[in-house]
Amino acid sequence: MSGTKKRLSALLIPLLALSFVVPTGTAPAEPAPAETFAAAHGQLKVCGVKLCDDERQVVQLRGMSTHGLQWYRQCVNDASLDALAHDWGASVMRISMYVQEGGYETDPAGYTNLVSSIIDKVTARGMYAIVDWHMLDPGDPYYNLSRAKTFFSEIARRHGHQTNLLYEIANEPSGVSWSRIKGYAEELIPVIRAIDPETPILVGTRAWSSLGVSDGANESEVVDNPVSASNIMYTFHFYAASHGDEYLNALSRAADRVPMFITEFGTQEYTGDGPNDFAMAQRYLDLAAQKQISWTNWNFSDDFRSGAVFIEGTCPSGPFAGTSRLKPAGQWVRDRIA
Ligand code: IDC
Repeated sequence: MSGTKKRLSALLIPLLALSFVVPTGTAPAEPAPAETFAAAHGQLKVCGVKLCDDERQVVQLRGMSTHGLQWYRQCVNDASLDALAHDWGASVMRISMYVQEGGYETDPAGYTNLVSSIIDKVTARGMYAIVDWHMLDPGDPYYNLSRAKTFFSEIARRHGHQTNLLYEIANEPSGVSWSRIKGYAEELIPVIRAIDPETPILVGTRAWSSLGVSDGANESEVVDNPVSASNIMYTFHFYAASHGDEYLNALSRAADRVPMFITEFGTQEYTGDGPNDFAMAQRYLDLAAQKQISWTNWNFSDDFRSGAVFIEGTCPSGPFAGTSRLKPAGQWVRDRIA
C-alpha cells in the first residue's frame, strides 16, 4: 500500500511540473517542495537485522528524543519541530511519555491525546515518530502491562494506518530477567498487532536497555532467546561518559545477530548530566553508521542538565533553529544528525 503511495507521488511530481511550464522570459515557478524523508521511505519493516524502507532499502534514522512530556512538553511545539525537521535535518523524533513520575498513570486520556497531537505534528513535518512507553521505575514491565495494552490499542486505532510510526513498548526494564521482559513483549505485541499489523515494535532489554551488560550479563541472552514475534527490534541505550568498551562491544556483536535500535543515548554520564565524552560518543556513532543502526539522542529540552540540548529558558519560544541556544551536547548532536 505504502509502496503504491510512494510511486504515485513520484509520478505526480513530474506531471505537476509539466502543467506549470513557464514561458521564457518570466521568473521560474517555485520549485515543488522536496519530498520529505518519511514520504520518500514509506512504511518501515525489519529486514534481517536491519531496518528497511518500503523498497527494501536499508535506512538509518537519526534524530532526537523528547524529555518527559510531563515536564517538558513546552519544548515540543510547532517552532521546535520545524527546527528539528528542517534546520537539524532529523528523520525521527522519539515521543517520550513517562508512565510514572506524574506521567500517563495520572491522566491516561490526557496523555493519550497529547501523544496523539505530537504524532500529528511530527507527521506534518515528514519525520518518523517513535511512541515511547517510558516505563522506568518500577523496572518490571508487567507492572504497567494493562495500561500499556490500553494505551497502545488506542494509539494503534488512531494512528495505525500511518506509515511513519514505531512503537517502543518498554523504555528501560530493570531488576528483572530477560525472560520476564520477553514474556511481557509476547503478551503485549499480539494486542497491538490485532489492530496494527505493520508498525515495527521496539523491545527494551535487561538492565536499563543495556542488553544485560549493566547486570553483568551480555547480549547472548537475547540472541539465544529472542522474542517470538516478527518485525521487531531490540533497544540499546548508552551514556558515553559512563558506558565504555564492554557496552560498545556488546552492541557491536548484537547488531550482527538481531535488529538493534539505539532509542536513547547521551554524550555525558548516565544521569544525563556531567561532562561530555564526545570521543567515546563518536565511537558509538561510527559503529551505528557502519552497521546502519538508527538512533535518537536524549534529549530535546531546556532542562538544566548537560544532556538537554537547549540552554535553560529557551522553551517555549526559541529560537530553536541555528546554534545560538544550544549547549555543547546540542551542537555536537545537531552536527551528527545533519
Ligand atoms: C532522567 C531525566 C531526569 C529525571 C530522571 C528520572 O533526565 O530529569 O529526573 O530521568 O526520571 C535514562 C532514562 C531517562 C533518564 C536518562 C538520564 O530512560 O528517563 O532521564 N536516562 O538519566 N536511562 C539512562 C539515562
